[in-house]
Amino acid sequence: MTAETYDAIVIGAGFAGLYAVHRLASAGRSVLGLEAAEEVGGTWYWNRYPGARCDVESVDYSYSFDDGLQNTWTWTERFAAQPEILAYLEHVADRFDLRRHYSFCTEVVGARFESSSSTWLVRTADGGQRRGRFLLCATGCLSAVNRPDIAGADDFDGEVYYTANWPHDEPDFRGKRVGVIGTGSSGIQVVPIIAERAESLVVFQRSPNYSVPMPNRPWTEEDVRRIRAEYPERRRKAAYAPAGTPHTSNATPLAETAPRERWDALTERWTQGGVLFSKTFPDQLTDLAANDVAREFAEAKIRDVVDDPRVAEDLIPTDHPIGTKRICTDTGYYETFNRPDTTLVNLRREPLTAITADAVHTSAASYGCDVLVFATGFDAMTGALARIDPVGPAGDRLADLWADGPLTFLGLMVPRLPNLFSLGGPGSPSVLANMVLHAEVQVDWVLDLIEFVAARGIVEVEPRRDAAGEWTDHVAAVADNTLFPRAQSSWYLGANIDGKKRVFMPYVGGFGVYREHCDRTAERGYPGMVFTTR
Ligand code: N01
Repeated sequence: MTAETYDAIVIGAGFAGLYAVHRLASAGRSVLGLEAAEEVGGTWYWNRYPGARCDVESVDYSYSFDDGLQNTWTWTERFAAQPEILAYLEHVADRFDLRRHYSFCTEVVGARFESSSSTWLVRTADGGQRRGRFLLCATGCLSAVNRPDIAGADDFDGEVYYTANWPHDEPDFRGKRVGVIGTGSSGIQVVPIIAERAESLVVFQRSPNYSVPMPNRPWTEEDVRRIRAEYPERRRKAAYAPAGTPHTSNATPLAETAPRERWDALTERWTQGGVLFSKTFPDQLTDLAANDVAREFAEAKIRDVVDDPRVAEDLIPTDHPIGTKRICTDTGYYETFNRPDTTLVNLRREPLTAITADAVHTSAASYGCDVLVFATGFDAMTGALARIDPVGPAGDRLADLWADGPLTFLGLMVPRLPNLFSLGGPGSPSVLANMVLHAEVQVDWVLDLIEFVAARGIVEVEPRRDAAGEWTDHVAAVADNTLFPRAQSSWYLGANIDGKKRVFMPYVGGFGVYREHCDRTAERGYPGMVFTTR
């Protein structure tokens, strides 16, 4: 079967995929988008559990590329909830007429590069094949659902839900005994809402996480006017900022700040909410003594809120400096454990042994459940691409190329896989930055490279092994200079997936610094690349 050859195939219709399709189509390139879901949205299509909300302010967690879009879309809340973010992405798809480029309900299951035509042949679950010169994998950092292999889980007779693949019809928890497994960002967001709706709730916690209250509120008309007026400045500040938002750390390290002022600064950030707390002081994620001060501040907050001291201690992490695992953002999480109908089970004290038809069993007790909610996360950063497992022209599989951990150039390209781009992939700031501006930066860079090679009759482009090695070493070295690798159970390291190589995956050097690396590479004519012409 001969498939039509597109200039580019884009996998995914989330923030990165939609923008990639828009840029390619606007540049006059033929582009095909492939999306497993029936609609646009990516992460925000699948993760529709109650309480799902973004911890980056709505006005920053939105595209910056089009003033018309920016100035006509009105966010209703400081931190947008999943339905509003999904509605925004649907609006973007409408406004730029992007759906016509997509084939929905089309899951990519494989891709192979053919040297004879210098194209990617992409296989889909429906048995189809599509061909494209460039393959842009906007497959998401947090999209490959982790379904832990727990003994007896298949025997459970009740309802089973995954936060990462939540049904469109909202489950009815009334009168039911619900068990939630997992206490990462998703578990922490869904728990307070299920507690309100269910007859009773048991939260099965293997690792506690730090969580900062989300000080959400509706934007007023005055806020909207102010934000519109300030938008250019806001975006200018975000463009090369450490996290791709206008916010930065305080200038003075904690070590040089007087004790009274430290507490004031931490209080101020705590009140601002969200992930900003980790960035109060510039040394908070590099100096353990500084981190300890912030950690003790957060732990005191947990002890203040939770009535039962034993439960409070169980909710306090003991295995990582604060901020070295993704800090969570919640609405009433700790307060939920003061409810008489909510129980915390510390799986470190009483390990989960099995699931049976109507209960979850630990080494100490059995907990009857009518419903189980798995908030057990993702095979993050590499999982979605690994499940496609692209194969290069010499037969190299991604699985083998990354057997010792992801090897990338700028977190975007992989040696021996020409013309393939991994958007938001390992080796880029991705999950540590504002993913929307991150997507714009990477897609713009890819588009520039595509134009560069097209203008020179180049048909294949891939990074040299040594150039990718240098970038990957840099990613590791930067992480090693921080406290991040101390969080040994983190998904940043792949530690949540059995058998996954433990390598610190995101680039912690900062969004702005990363962007400078990308800029410089383009300005210098892409040193480190191998170009092939016909
Ligand atoms: O996933 P997670 P998530 N038995 O991996 C537990 C983003 N996000 O979906 O830590 C028992 O963090 C696991 O325990 P442990 C954000 O970047 C953002 O919550 O492996 N428990 C952990 O507690 C976030 O970091 C937002 O010991 C098991 C939990 O399941 C990322 O997505 C909202 C288990 C998984 O936590 C992922 O968050 C939501 C087992 N066999 C998500 N297996 C916001 O913007 C796993 N667990 C606010």
